[in-house]
Amino acid sequence: MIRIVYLLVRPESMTPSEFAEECRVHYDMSRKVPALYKYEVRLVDQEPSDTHVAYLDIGPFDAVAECWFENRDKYDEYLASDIRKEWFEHGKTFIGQLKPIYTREIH
Ligand code: 3ML
Repeated sequence: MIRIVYLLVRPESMTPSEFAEECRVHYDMSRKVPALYKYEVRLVDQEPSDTHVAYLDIGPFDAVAECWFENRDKYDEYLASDIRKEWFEHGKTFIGQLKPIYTREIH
């Protein structure tokens, strides 16, 4: 499984509630994107700094998302799709900054 995590920052011009609404629209749109096995987007709720190890101070960011793909062929199919392109156009309207993180299994 290919899994890509994203940190999302809302544009300065957008309120948190407007951003939350666009995240919901973006999630609904994701269900029609071909070859996207799963998409999740979650709003940042709390960022406690009282961690049991040294605190990593990054951000600020407003949401965390993740895209799942079954394999490289599916990922390529997703990249080529017009519906995916429309989805990214919507992304441009409410994602001010995006940090993609390609993750891999531990084994
Ligand atoms: C890539 C993505 C990360 C995310 O949250 O949504 C998708 C598509 C987009 O950036 O518009």
